[in-house]
Amino acid sequence: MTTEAESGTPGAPRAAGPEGGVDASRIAAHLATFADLTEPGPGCTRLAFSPLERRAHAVFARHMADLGLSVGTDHAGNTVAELPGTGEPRAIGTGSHLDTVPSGGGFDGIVGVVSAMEVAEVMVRSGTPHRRPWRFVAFAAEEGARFGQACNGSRMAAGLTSSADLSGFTDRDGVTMADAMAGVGLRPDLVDRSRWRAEDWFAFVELHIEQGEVLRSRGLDVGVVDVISGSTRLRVRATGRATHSGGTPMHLRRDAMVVAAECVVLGDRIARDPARRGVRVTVGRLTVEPGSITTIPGEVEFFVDVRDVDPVRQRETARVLAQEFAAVAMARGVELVTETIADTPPVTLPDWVADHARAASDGLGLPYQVLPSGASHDIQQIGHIIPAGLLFVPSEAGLSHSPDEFTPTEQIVPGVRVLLRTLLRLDEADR
Ligand code: HGY
Ligand code: MN
Ligand code: MN
Repeated sequence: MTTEAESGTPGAPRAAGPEGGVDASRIAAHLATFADLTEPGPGCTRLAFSPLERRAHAVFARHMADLGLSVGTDHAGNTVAELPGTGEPRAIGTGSHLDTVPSGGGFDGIVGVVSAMEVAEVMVRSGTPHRRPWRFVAFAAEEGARFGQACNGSRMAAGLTSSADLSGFTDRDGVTMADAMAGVGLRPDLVDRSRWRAEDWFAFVELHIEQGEVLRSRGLDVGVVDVISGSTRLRVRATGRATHSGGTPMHLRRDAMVVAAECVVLGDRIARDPARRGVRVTVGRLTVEPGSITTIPGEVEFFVDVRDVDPVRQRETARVLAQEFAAVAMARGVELVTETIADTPPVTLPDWVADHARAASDGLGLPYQVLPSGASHDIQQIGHIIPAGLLFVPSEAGLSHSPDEFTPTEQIVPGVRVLLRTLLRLDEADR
């Protein structure tokens, strides 16, 4: 668990090395390029397994190919570029995702891919020797906003989601994940062939925006994550009776909307219970049928996101919510069905990888904070097969999944330098 705020030794000797080549203007240019690849509307909308996500992967692939790296996209849609080493077989890697939530920001995931692009460029330009193959990855479909499950490309790489699962996920238009993948030229039927082999890898480190305000509030540019929250996602359907809002007296109603509203408030109240400190419950999407001003809602569907760093409390809270929702519905003569559509446990990251990140920060004289991640990440899935690390850079006002998501480039550069130094340490290390 997160120790007390721990920071490196400010003022430690600033070691010379290729990290000095990290270039803020290149980082800013890449971020601007990706920001242009969006649906119309506020913020950035580039959904999982959409043509726009594939165009963003093509930009990433082209940049890496222009640097002279070998580049390929697997059947799951993950794009991997490789800089060959001098002979040590097991690779190290870095990367993140390029898809966004609807009306999201231009930094969530994208900063991690841009950092990978910049690290690759610095390594190529500097000609820094390295033993291991270095792999730079844009994972597909990390956001759970479209299909409910998050981290889809990295789950397929880790063998946690297989081809047979892909027709079981649908978006709000009823499009299955398998059909969406086929629609952008991927092969959902072959994703099981795209599984990564643990023996091919030594370690993988992701850089991501914090999506919270711990670093910002402490004026720090670097975070080293020790625990990543898990998430349990519920789809809840309340079925009452749609009928006239004027002709139906209150005591004869079976109002699905009132049940849903009570459930939303109940979920918030349960999460605020001091005995459950640490769990977060959110209802971010709700649809009402028939959606007419003068008709009592007959059908309401809503989605619940339960997050926690404690797996027992996370699952127990989801179970209690389902139980309490059923009681609310029964009291109003409304049917209610709760379905678990996704469930990812929290992950504690291996200390030895974090130690390299902390030593890298120290070596560069950059203070850091050890902290948990409230959000989930691709590294959480990849960490099932490869020793993993996660670095944070600050989020302005802690905002994310919003058009107001922002991190100034000058606060991204230090994290990229620590990422590069961490990878150089892992290249040399045997543990
Ligand atoms: O939702 C999350 O935690 C992440 O941003 N996909
Ligand atoms: Mn993300
Ligand atoms: Mn996200």
